[in-house]
Amino acid sequence: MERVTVIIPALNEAGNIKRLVREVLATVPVWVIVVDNGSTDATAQEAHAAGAQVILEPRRGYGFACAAGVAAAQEGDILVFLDGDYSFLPSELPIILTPILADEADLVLGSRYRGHIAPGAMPPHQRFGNWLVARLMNWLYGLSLTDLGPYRAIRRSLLEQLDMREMTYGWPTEMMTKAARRGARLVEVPVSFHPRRAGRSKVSGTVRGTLLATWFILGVTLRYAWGQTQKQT
Ligand SMILES: Nc1nc2c(ncn2[C@@H]2O[C@H](COP(=O)(O)OP(=O)(O)OP(=O)(O)O)[C@@H](O)[C@H]2O)c(=O)[nH]1
Ligand SMILES: [Mg+2]
Repeated sequence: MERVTVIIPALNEAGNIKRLVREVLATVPVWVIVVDNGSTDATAQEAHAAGAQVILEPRRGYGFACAAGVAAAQEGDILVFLDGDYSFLPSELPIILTPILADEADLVLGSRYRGHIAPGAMPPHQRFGNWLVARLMNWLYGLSLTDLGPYRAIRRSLLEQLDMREMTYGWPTEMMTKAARRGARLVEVPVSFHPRRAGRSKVSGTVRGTLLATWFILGVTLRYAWGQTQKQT
């Protein structure tokens, strides 16, 4: 039986994390790690109270938080990444896990475009940007994806070969491009996407977050297409 660890990067998600962790634990038998990325609210306490292992990563950045979760997840053969703002549903974990448990995928990506985007969940610029980068990635890497799916599952053995370096916004795209370059099986499944339940928007809802994310995501998508991958992986 393969062991599954769910990694939740969280920055000031006290209003969401308890319910999220509880629902994950009630859905499937998994280990849950919440990486507190220097929150100033009660994220760590709430996550602990809900039954998660809590680790602290003081270096700010989505990629740093995810990498710290991976380092702590020694028991996991399969690692799931789930946002801490309750925009993805724990009840859809089985959808994310099925292809990888059936050995039909090495990296499963939850696509919001194949699934459902609730009103107000994704501003138009993010909707267009994600779609565009997915198309670019398809063209550069010979894939057929529709989204950049942060809700995802990957085999630890594959992730360990990827030599991840993007420690901020580029982490999800680096994982996809490097996995594709290695000939891994990338499979999309439909998931639903909802407005964050509580707390403040940090990326898509701010101009700074949107610009930085666009810069890093596009940069990574192009950079790993030309040459660098052979040296780095
Ligand atoms: N933005 C951001 N998110 C982080 C960081 N570290 C951990 N996270 C968590 O990563 C997940 C995704 O970030 P979000 O802020 O939801 O990013 P988003 O979904 O693009 O945008 P919004 O939901 O509109 O803020 C959330 O659970 C955050 O709490 C960080 O340094 N920056
Ligand atoms: Mg969010």
